Amino acid sequence: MIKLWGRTDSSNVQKVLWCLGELDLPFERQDWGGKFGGNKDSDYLAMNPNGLVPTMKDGEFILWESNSIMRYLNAKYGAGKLLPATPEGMANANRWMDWQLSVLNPAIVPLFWNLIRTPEEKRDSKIVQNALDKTSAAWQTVENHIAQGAFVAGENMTLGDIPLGVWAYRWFNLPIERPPQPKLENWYERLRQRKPYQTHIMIPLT
Ligand SMILES: N[C@@H](CCC(=O)N[C@@H](CS)C(=O)NCC(=O)O)C(=O)O
Repeated sequence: MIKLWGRTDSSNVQKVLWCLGELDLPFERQDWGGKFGGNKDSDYLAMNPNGLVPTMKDGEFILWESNSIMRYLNAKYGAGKLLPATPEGMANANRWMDWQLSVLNPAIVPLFWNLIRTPEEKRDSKIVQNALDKTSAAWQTVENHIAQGAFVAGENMTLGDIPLGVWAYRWFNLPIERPPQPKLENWYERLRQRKPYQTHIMIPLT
């Protein structure tokens, strides 16, 4: 049985939960990190020296880094169904996973933290505006790209959609004014039709 450590409101845990759902894999999960703590315990640090969530254990194999966990699950149990088979298709999907870490995350995380995890009187409007501008620009890259297919790497949903889709839910539910990005909205609507997205991602923002 696959074991997962991580709280359900963590974006990185959500990626893995959504992936497990798409692959229809059974798993056991323990609330970990955030208000549940445990992530700085020595036993946990021996599994994941970063002291972060998620961590996955499959038999004796322990893995951290949400994107790597998804790639592992897809390769081992999904017969690669969540990545295109061609090197080009696979690279296209992988590119968006990397882009989420390097471009989207640094832009949107300060926005999310200020608006959702910071009491109103302590919010920094300059940080919010700056993050909003950067995040709108980042989503515009997806808006411009997505016209080429229904999902980010073509006609089928892939791992490339998962890291972006986790944050799209946050983006479309933050109390902000968003620029019109109709192709992005259509893609988001397609994700909203998927059962694992409804179960693991479409939950209250905390
Ligand atoms: N690059 C790592 C980042 C993991 C990460 O930053 N996890 C956050 C939650 S999203 C965390 O563990 N924060 C501390 C906590 O929850 O106590 C991954 O993708 O798995």
